[in-house]
Amino acid sequence: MATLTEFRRVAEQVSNWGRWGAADELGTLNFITPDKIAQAAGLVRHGRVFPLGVDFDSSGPQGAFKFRQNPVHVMTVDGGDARTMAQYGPQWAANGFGQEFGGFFAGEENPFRFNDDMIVMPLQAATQWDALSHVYYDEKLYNGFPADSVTSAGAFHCGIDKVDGKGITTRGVLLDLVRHRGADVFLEPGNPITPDELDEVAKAQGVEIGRGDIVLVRTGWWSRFQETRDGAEPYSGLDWMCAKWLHEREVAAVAADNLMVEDVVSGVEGTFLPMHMLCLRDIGLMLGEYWDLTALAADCAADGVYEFQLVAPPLRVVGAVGSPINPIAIK
Ligand code: UVW
Repeated sequence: MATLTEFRRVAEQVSNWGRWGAADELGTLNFITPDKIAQAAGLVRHGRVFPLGVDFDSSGPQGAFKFRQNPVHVMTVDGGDARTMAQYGPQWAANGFGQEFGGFFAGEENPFRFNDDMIVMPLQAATQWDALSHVYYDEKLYNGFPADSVTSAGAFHCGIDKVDGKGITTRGVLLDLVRHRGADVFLEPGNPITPDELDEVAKAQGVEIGRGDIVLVRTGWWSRFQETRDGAEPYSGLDWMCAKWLHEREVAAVAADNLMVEDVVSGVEGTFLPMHMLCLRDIGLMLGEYWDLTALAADCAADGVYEFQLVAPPLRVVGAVGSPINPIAIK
């Protein structure tokens, strides 16, 4: 177990603060250049598409934690309303509501209808990007922005809306730890993934990780969750020192099929989420969580190709510290 002093030493080594200027809020997404995007598009050879987003519904992995709930999906207009409106709507027409929806209230003579709905959920409820403002320490966000620039009105710095202009699209590379370890379904807790193991997996798969890539790490946790529906089940994730590995390779972002990307047990005494702190706050490298890599991994194992075009744009939620997404891998 490392000390906080050791952690701070690594934090200094991996810091990208100032690298792209004092005003930068993109972090390692700066590694994704137009050339990189064009090269990534060249990885599409067969037209096979893999949506990596999970279901956004009430049976998701959240709810296991008091501060996060599963998505609540509510219909605000539906077919039943149409019948009721046809019957009672004319009584409301007098207050103006009926004029806007005259056709809707018109009943049998107008067969056209519509349905509307809304969703209430933490932005971290399912497949997501963590924005650079998601975590901090010593009262500073990425690039030295003050932590109190994240207010109840949202993140004035390093919000997810700040990265929307990047797309986000680049070369994706899958590292399949489940296959590498010969695990049954997922990586049982107690055996964090080390930087050396990431190198071993890349070598065994015949793939190199380079500048501007987004690395997808398969731990099997999502497959396991399909069986157990236990959102709090512990697992092995990336050891915090993998942040240094990602930094050295100038990776643009990292994502995994579990709750936190990193291991559930902190490798730094008296702290939690040390890899989050290094990645988001010091390196400026976004984390993706709850990405379903199952079908993509099966395809990669079948054809031996572990690289693809990845398209993973966040929603432009202004000031948000994260965003739901449905990333797509294309081979
Ligand atoms: C926390 O657990 C606080 O964050 P994340 O959802 O990024 O793992």
